[in-house]
Amino acid sequence: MSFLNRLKKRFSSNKSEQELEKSGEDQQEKLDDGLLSLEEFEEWEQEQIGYKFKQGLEKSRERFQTEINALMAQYRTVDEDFFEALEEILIGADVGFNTVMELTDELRREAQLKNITETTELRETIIEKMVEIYNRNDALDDEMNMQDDGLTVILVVGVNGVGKTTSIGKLAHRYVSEGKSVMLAAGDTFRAGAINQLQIWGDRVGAEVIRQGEGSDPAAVIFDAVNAAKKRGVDVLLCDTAGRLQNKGNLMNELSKINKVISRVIPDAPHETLLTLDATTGQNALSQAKSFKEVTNVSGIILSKLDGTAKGGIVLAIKNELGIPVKFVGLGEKMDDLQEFHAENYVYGLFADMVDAAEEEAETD
Ligand SMILES: Nc1nc2c(ncn2[C@@H]2O[C@H](COP(=O)(O)OP(=O)(O)O)[C@@H](O)[C@H]2O)c(=O)[nH]1
Ligand SMILES: [Mg+2]
Repeated sequence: MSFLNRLKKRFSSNKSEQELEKSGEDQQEKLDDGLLSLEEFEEWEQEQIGYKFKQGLEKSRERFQTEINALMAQYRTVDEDFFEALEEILIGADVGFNTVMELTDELRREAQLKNITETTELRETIIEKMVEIYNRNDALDDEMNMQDDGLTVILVVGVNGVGKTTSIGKLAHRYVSEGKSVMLAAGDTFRAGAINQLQIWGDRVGAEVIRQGEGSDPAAVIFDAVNAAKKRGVDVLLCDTAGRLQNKGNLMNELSKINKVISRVIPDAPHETLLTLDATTGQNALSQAKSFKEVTNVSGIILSKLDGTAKGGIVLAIKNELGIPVKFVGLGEKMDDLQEFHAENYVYGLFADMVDAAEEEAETD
């Protein structure tokens, strides 16, 4: 089966939007009531994920497809001009210089090896290579390090406005839906608004919020929270922070103090330190990541607001140029718009129209 057909089989759907917009809990209930078989439930789940990525990446997909179509129309035969124009498109989509070079070098080789002369024949290979490059050097730590037994502490860092608090709310919702007990720590004590915002999320998803007043010591709040979570047998503690990058020395001290107090209660915690980056800020997000890497251990990225950019290629740049896996992507403002990141879901979202059309071709011939 071709690569596109495999994606199609997994993610494309004949279900209505209404059906795919149903919440996981509704479907879970149907499953529990025997109105849905496990197979049907899993199929719905996969297709819903595809739908979410398709919706979330609409802007990027439109831009990318328009440009790739124009490219193929302009350059019909595979030559150096074609590759250079392709490189320009990819760089324009924030894929990142080194990643683009790696990608196009491999395409050049592939074209030579397989004697591909028509540019349209390379279309599918471009997509396939994107997945391949993303998944290369894939360490096991793409998965969240969740403890099966006992408390998992997740620290969320990043500069102001990138989407930390919102992502924490969405993550809390995800874990609560999985049947876990969740607690939130209001470690962004810089502004009163930040504490209240987290409280609103806590109330919405049914998670207790450990908080102190504005201006209190974030490490003290988080220390209280880890103790409370441990005492109450909570499964997941999500810690909000204020990531003021203006003064790297201060930030480093603040984060190392937070790490210290957490590990005083649970020696191998935090189990995850997730850096939140705003996809709409492009190369700026990359430089933030570099700065944070210098001040603390980052185990994964939450890439928020992917729905707000037409330059969705930033995902590839982050993984390839920083060597940090993207663990979640924000695809919208709704509670279940934070999705686990996998390269296949992503390229489906980026090329959904092409993928959806692929099987039709296969069926008709
Ligand atoms: N469209 C969209 N907006 C988002 C996403 N994540 C966060 N936001 C918005 O970004 C803004 C800042 O988010 P917030 O969580 O307060 O950022 P923080 O300062 O890092 O805690 C809010 O208006 C959020 O609704 C996302 O994935 N998609
Ligand atoms: Mg916040």
